[in-house]
Amino acid sequence: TIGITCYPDQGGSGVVATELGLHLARHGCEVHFITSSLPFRLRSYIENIFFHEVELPDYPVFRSSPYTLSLATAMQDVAKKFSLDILHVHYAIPHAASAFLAKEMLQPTKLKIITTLHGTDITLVGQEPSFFPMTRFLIEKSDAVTAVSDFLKQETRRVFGVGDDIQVIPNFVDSRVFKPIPNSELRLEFAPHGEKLLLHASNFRKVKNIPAVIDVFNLVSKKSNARLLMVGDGPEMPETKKRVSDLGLAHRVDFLGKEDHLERILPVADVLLLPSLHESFGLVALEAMACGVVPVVTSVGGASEFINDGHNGFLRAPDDVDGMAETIVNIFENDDHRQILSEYARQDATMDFGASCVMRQYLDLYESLL
Ligand code: GMT
Repeated sequence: TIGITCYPDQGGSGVVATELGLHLARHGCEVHFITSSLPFRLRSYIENIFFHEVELPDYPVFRSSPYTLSLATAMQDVAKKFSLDILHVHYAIPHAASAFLAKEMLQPTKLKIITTLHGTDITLVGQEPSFFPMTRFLIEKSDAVTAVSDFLKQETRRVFGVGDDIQVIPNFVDSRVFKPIPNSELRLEFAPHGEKLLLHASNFRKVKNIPAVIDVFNLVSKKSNARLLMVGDGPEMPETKKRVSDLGLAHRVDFLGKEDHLERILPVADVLLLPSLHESFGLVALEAMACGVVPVVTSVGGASEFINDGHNGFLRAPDDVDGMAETIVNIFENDDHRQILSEYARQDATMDFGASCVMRQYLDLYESLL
């Protein structure tokens, strides 16, 4: 019996946690999601899956409701009622703190806490002076810690000086869901005149380096008959729309907003562009590869652990706008080469990073802890 906590809204860590829960449930485990709202990929009834919403009481004394404490209470409640063996929290802050509190409240208990580090919980937020010692403490106090890439493990060791025994379990993709869609009708809607399609999908935060997406597309559009699809939403959106319009690109860019079913949109594209300032993994790039879309991704972070530059995609420095544009134009201009890259991309994404292969690693970890 496993409890899972994650951020339920769109974002790679929530996707990984939810897909993990779904796979475990299919495997016969009883899975309890303890989250502030229903995770977005969990919208229908599924056998063996239970959802416990964290109540967030509003009281005038609080500036904002203390989520960490309400979550800890919900965790200990669910752990007691359903005899959880494992509580697996995704994104260290504040989930690992709530889990620690819950476990303390339950003592003596057999409950094991696993913390999965995803990215900015280590590379940005966790390093804030007000969180730093707490993050280090929680890494040490978890019964097991996993990181989604070796890059993230090494960052954790470098910055916090702890985490030698962190286990790297990479992100994964379900190849039955994320797959190429030959002769897609949707593609014709976005590219009625045979245009090439460049796609960016993210939560539009600063770290995603959105200005580079627009600047790269600006250069690409001078050489290729191409359109840009922007999927997702977030704080950088107003600035992004302004840049698109200032550069006179509005007629070649589609803003599609948040998309719960990325597997419907990704396969229409020729190339995915993810030029983030850093990216501990870059799940959307793996999902794109499984759909046969060629990824052009930041070289800063963990993407080199699944993208082999020039073989199944491309890695470029986040400030190398010219390099990214040149790479994309080359792919657009040589369809035979794009096809070869696309086939390698699908093959490499779905073998070592296929859901069942990675799921085995989580199951082994659970078994070793129990
Ligand atoms: O850490 C974040 O910025 C949020 C998080 C998310 O929920 O999308 O993204 C991180 O976790 C993903 C899933 O493991 C990774 O694919 C992303 O690369 C990582 N984001 C960053 O490192 C910026």
